[in-house]
Amino acid sequence: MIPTITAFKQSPDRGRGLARDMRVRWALEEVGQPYKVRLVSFTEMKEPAHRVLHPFGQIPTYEEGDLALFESGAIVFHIAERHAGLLPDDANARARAIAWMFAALNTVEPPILDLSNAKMVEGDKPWAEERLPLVRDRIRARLGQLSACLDDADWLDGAFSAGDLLMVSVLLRLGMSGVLDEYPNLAAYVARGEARPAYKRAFDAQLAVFTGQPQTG
Ligand SMILES: N[C@@H](CCC(=O)N[C@@H](CS)C(=O)NCC(=O)O)C(=O)O
Repeated sequence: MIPTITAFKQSPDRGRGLARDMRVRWALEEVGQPYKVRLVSFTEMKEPAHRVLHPFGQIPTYEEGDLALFESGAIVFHIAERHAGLLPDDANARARAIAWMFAALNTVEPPILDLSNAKMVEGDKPWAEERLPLVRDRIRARLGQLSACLDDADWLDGAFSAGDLLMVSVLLRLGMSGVLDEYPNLAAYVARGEARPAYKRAFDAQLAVFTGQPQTG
């Protein structure tokens, strides 16, 4: 059965990989699962038809037969559980890869999102400039720990896994902030993720929504 995911009809970054359907597209591409995409506008996301799929009125969602899922992490986990290639077979290695999925979303992503909010949502507040260094330092604290943990390995725990897929996706949100470049091994880690053919196919498919080029998904 071909799953259907939802993605932005209009995206703040115009399809340059930051919207969270990208993680789901990437996971689907890694496991070779074709998928369909339904684009939704900001208005449509808040309407009852979409709220049935996503209680918070956001993207991405995932529909497959009578299963409907929301939350990019849960969707990537579902894909990883049902297909080979994103979680190791060994039970302990699998549990550790899942721990990295949670770490990406629960420990590393929050301070990174704080920086986006500090710039985009709170940028005009009188205290915004004063707060930014604190927000950046909280990111640095996490990146320093992650950098030490990765050391000179290619991936976080053995072979590439859903944990790396989510961690790279989260780190990419640092975008032009320059913070990632302070940690050369993490910058190289992200570049390795972006160089994966499945990442490129997913990126091209998301971008195609805005450039009108044919999608690969
Ligand atoms: N924790 C959720 C976050 C979902 C989320 O924030 N989606 C954004 C797009 S990346 C969205 O729909 N924003 C529009 C809105 O919240 O109204 C996930 O990982 O799926």
